[in-house]
Amino acid sequence: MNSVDLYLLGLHAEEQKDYQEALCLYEQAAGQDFFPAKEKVKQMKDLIKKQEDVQKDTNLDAVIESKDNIVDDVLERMVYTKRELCEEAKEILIVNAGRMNHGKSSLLNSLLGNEVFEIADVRKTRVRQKEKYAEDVYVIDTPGLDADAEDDAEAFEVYKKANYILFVHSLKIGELHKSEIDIIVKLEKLFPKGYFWDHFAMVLTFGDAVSNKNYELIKAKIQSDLDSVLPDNKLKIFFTSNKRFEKGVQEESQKKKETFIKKSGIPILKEFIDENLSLWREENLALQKDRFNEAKAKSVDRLEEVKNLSENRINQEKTKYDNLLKLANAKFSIAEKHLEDKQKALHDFENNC
Ligand SMILES: Nc1nc2c(ncn2[C@@H]2O[C@H](COP(=O)(O)OP(=O)(O)OP(=O)(O)O)[C@@H](O)[C@H]2O)c(=O)[nH]1
Ligand SMILES: [Mg+2]
Repeated sequence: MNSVDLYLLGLHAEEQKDYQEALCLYEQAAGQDFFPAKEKVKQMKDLIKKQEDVQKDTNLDAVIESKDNIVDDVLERMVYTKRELCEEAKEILIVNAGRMNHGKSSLLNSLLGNEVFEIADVRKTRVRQKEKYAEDVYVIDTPGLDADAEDDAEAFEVYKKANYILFVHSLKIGELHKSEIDIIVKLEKLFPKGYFWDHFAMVLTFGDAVSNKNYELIKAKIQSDLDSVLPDNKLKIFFTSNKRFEKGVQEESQKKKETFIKKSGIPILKEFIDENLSLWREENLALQKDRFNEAKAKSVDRLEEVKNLSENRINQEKTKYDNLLKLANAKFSIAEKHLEDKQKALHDFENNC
């Protein structure tokens, strides 16, 4: 094939926007010393390089890849949540909550009738601990709130999974601290609607440290403080004394033992828990389903958000790409016009000679 034919084929390939093919044909024509083809080779190389730059710049692959990663991540988390909730549906979790040193660990020990959890006058419980209460029922001891943000976050993760929360407050302190009210407001929001008040009780410890009269006053104040922020609450309040319970356990005289234990308030709380266990078991599967649906709704929102974000990003990239391509085409047209003028000049020169 002669150089002119190759050149013409190159022009055709270029018209079809097959720039690689055009370059190849122009190179062959230029190899036969056909002058216009040499210029075309240069143009094609520039154009191909520009296209590659455009491709690099638009970075669409990265946008798509990051979207894929987020989607995979959200889906993976959903599978994990489902597995976790299925496991939790098999167990009843009773969790204590409250500020430090209010007798949270002591209360669980009293309920278990055994000193399982460590107690002390200084901040003691730092990580949550789980202990068996009955066949499929566990009590979980959590660190005191308000001392360490990390501990608080961990405690809240446990509350989210609880079937029942025992909010422990010491009568020795008197009325509720502002932060305790804030915590209860936060807790109420943590649970599916209509669930919270049947699964939350306030347990007042240090019953041995106050008179009956003061107990009644503190109890009324707690109720009214809570009514002012959560008017529709159905707060249950239990009176306890871990000290009396402990004394009762250690007491040798059967009569005194019974009196101390009865006056500790622990049997009433224990009776309440035991009576409700079958109900909590029954509703547990439905509760975990509710929790899963809530998690699912959040994931769907997240996926929608990711979809919108990446669509915007892709549109932005597309506009950028279109503009660059327009620019490259415009430059190329100018170069082509320039070449045509040169070809015409060459033709005129040959004809005039
Ligand atoms: N007099 C009296 N003392 C109690 C009672 N309950 C707990 N205590 C004492 O209060 C102190 C703190 O008790 P813990 O059970 O460790 O309190 P906690 O809330 O678990 O503390 P942290 O885990 O550090 O947040 C200990 O010295 C207990 O013996 C009670 O009902 N009456
Ligand atoms: Mg403790």
